[in-house]
Amino acid sequence: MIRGDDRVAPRREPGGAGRPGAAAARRRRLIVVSNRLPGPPATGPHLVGRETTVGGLAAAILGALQGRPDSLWVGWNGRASAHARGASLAHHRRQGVDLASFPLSATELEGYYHGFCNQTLWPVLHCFQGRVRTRLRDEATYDAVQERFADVLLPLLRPDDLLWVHDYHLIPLGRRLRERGWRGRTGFFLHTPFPPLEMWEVLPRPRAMLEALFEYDVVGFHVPGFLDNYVYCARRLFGAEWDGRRLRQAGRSQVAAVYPVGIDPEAWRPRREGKADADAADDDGDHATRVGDASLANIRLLRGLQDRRLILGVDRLDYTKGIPQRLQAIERFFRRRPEWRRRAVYVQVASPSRAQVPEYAEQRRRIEATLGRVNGELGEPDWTPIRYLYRAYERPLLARLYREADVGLVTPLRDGMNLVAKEYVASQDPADPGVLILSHTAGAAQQLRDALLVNPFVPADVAEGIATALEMPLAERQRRHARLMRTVRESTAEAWADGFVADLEHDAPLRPLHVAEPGLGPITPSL
Ligand code: ADQ
Repeated sequence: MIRGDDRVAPRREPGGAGRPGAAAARRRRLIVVSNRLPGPPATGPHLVGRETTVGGLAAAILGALQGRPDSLWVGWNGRASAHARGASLAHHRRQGVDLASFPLSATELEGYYHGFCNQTLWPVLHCFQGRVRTRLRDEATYDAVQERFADVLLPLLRPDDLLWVHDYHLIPLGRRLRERGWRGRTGFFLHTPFPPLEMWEVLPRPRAMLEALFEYDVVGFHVPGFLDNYVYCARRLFGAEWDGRRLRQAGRSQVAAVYPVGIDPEAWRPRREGKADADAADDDGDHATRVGDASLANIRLLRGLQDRRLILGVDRLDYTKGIPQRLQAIERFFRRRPEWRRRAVYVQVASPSRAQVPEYAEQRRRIEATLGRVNGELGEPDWTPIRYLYRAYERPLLARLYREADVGLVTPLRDGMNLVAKEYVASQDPADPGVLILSHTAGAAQQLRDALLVNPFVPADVAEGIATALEMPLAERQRRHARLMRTVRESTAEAWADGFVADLEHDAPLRPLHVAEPGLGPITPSL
């Protein structure tokens, strides 16, 4: 069943009406490949509701593929299996999209996902040099898993398919496919930041990894700063030439461009005007909405018995999201502005993420210790300054939470885009909107210029932002919100996907007829 909030408008055809070859474009298939597929309906103690929106990647891509005939999304099924090698592909449909998935072995999972992806690539891409752990054995497993993805994909691909590879887990996949004869149009989108050269060179084989990225016909980034970093690396590491649109080197050329990811604003739009009647039942009356309504009383309880102002943070529990630093800012705010004690409360919703990786377990302990201390030192019998919910919520309830919040506090230390910021804006009542506080270090800050932009590393700056937001006059809140909303409406998930696919189909350079030279091949660690 398609839920009310999952319905989307009919999509524009890639390439748009009136383009030459638009009819032919309709017949091409789009094959998306990413590390993970969107999971099954949520169950378990940390998940509330039938289905969650966790992971900006899943939310944006499902939206992009819905309704596209013959679409196919291929990825790991999220499970470790003792018989991963011999396992056949499992096919199922979700929200109108065909999904094909396969398991990985426990060893592959450890070296590829927990190891090289999450402990090497992720901190490098987000410029957390001190958190980088590099084990060559993990890198070898990362390379071997690229071969597994190639094994799975090759039998599925037809020569005129458009292949769209997602994110840092699969950077070398395009090169592996080329080595095995695939010549179809292939694009890559990076959902994380692309770091400066000095940081990229922390990788064990920075040049080989960059050459693997250059193998794609189109490579996309969220914002211009990341594209600049990539182009600079390509010029410095292998002498590529750049004309503002294409990178060229040794007869090869690639479109490198910016495609800012967005959301489907309709899915987050408030159903009723005015905060006062937000607890009235929605009229579409489906199960998902009733789950939200039943819990709305709890949202009200979060404020406490009086009508306190609500400051909200919603994040995956990840060190890049800057939750401990944000809690310091909250503490500072309540210490320096005691008139707001009892009159405001901060709610942190953190969805469980990568809990097997030691850095993430440590991050959780640090957050819980900090908020315990702050609540112990500042709390009163009738007021708890910080409320903490360690779980994932389904979208209707999350939208209600956003809408109830007077302040959306989105302060990642570094982020590719950050969809929470856009979801918060889209969920507001335009007549009485809350205020978005946003890190200038998030990709989203390059688009959402009318947020209150703060430095997430400086608690005093964030605390100042909170006070400004809580005291902001209605007219200024409305003016800022209207401008933010215009950006959110112009830069949707649909526009992102259509823009990328159109470039892949119509603007990507045609590949030379020879098969690519083999790359350096995987490292075989001997020590
Ligand atoms: P993420 O790091 O996952 O995505 P983000 O863009 O903020 O970060 O997306 C998070 C998504 O998870 C949002 O859609 C949000 O609604 C959802 N979410 C978070 N906490 C939740 C909770 N407790 N319950 C339910 N849902 C929750 C990566 C990159 C980002 C980039 C996206 C898309 O790291 O920089 O914006 O991909 O490209």
